Amino acid sequence: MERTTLWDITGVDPDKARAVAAMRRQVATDPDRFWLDQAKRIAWDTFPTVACNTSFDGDVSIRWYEDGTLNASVSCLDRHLATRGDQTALIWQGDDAAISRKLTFRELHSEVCRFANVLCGLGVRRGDRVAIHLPMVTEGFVAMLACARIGAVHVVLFGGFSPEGIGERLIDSGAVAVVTCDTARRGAKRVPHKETIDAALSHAGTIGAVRNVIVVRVTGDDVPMKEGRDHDYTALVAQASPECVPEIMRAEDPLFLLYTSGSTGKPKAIVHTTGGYMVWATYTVDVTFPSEPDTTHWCTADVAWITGHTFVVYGPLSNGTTTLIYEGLPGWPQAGRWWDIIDRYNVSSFFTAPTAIRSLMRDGDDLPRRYSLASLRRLASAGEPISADAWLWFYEEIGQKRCPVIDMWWQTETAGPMLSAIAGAQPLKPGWATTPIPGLFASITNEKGEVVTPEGEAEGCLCFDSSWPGQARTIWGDHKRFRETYFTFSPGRYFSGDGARRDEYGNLMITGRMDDVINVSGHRIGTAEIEDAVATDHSIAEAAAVGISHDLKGQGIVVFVVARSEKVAPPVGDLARIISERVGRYAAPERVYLVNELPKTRSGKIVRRLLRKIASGETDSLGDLSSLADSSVVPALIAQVTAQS
Ligand code: 6R9
Repeated sequence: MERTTLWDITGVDPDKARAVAAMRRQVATDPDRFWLDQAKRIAWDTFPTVACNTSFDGDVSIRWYEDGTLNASVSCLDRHLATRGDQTALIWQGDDAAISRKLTFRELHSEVCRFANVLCGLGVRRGDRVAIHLPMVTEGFVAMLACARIGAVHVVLFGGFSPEGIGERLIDSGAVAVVTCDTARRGAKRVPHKETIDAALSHAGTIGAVRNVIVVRVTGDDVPMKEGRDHDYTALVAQASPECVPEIMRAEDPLFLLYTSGSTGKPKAIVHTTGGYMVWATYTVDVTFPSEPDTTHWCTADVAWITGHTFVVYGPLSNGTTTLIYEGLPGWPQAGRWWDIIDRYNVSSFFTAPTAIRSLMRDGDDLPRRYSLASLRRLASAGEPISADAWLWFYEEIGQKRCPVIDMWWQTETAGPMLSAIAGAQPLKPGWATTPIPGLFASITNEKGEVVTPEGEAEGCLCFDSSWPGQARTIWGDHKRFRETYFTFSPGRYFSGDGARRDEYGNLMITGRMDDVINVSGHRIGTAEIEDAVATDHSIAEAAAVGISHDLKGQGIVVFVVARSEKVAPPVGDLARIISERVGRYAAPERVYLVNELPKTRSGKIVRRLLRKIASGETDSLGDLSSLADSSVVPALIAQVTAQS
């Protein structure tokens, strides 16, 4: 407790506090005016006359700026050419410290136009989906903006997905083209991107709608190219014109789909649209993580996550800020690599995830002390709860007690930070995501979705009372699931799926997911995705996956499986492999336990709470077992787990 009383260390500037209070008052009294003012932050072809037209009731319909027209790439590129065309837009640091690349806004504009023309030449049209499956290289960045330029909808796929996972997403999204690479570097290893795409396309039987695969040469490794389908990125781009007239889109035309995990096995593609998303990305980056003209902004998130979309690509570029991407791992080839990059490029805004902070803390305090880190001015963290200890380490050792640490809470569905302190306008509180940003109104409800305590201390489920421009519009092809997942729990509100606590001042702390989603190193994984993967082994009768606390990853996965017959039970190592193969290596479980039976309620529901306790070794606090159909299952389970640990 002693240490957390340091929470107002970074000071509050009364002028800034007053300005933020005025913003909050304006949203409360005239939300349309407030959000139309925010819309002025981006470039429009036709400026909208209406802000929000949304209903969380009935079928749920979310529309923002609907009579506006624009092209997202114009806000990120064209409008900066006159004022900062020669300023660096993108810094790329290769895995090899000696290799890096800088692109000015003008150069990035040309590259984007060239690739946009390539896509057009391959027959990609407005509204078509294009999958992007690349490591952190400039071409991924270019491909996203090139899609936006021609009105195609990008679907960035994480490099760690398995061929099955990719195949499923290619079919679900109906992607017509894939942009991938030969292989990617990951420390001493190579990740076989092209091979994964080939396997995904053959796994899908027919290749769905995919007609073209564009291959970026990242490592130069030899990979098979299929005549007529596969193309070399460099060869195509070399012949393309550096001018491309942007396609003018309606505000509500989709800009991108991004897959995330929910409580059922089927991954869901969250749909974000053009106008609202662009306003939101530009506004949230500026209000939470503002930049001065010389700011170099580095958010370490992979572009395959929402944080990468908003805080690496669209938000910084739209604000005219230099953004940095790094191809490699934080500790490769030696620890301290990140600190070296901060010094080398004078990074001023640095944003990362708690899982990275925890692992960097393990390297010891001496390591960052060998670097200057004097360029840093602000720090941020998102993706998982950050403990007060990790927050303080980040503040003291990296920010050298000079930079505020902003803990931002957000989701793929929210597209940008929803809870975040505004540094300088309010005190920071280690371990707390603090308050909704100006424009938003949060509620804590009970388990039935009712607001019992509108103000003051409370604990329960985190909901939002009104819409925001960057709110997800639907789940691709499944609006019913969208409505049921987010809008039925507390009618008239958006339900986040997270639990939260509120203190007497209105600060919020996230207590974790309330649904069957596990957060491993900031990656959302549905328990059902893991269970479905295990179920493909026919010797398995049933499986239950749970998340347990893990020092480095935040949460780790433990799977309990019941074999159809003892005689044909597969070795547990095989099951771990199946999960890695079918879901992705990031979902590899910590442990797999083969047990005779799972604890169930009388209505047949698996009681995960008990499995979590047993997997964590907390067997002396199992709580009430009276809801179980057969409580004798529990001692048998404990004995089997102990024997296999
Ligand atoms: C941005 C991102 C969303 C889930 C979310 C919550 C967890 C994110 C957090 C946090 C505590 C924070 N989460 N930020 N928990 N404090 N600052 O991570 O999006 O991949 O969709 O995950 O991550 O549980 O519901 P996404």
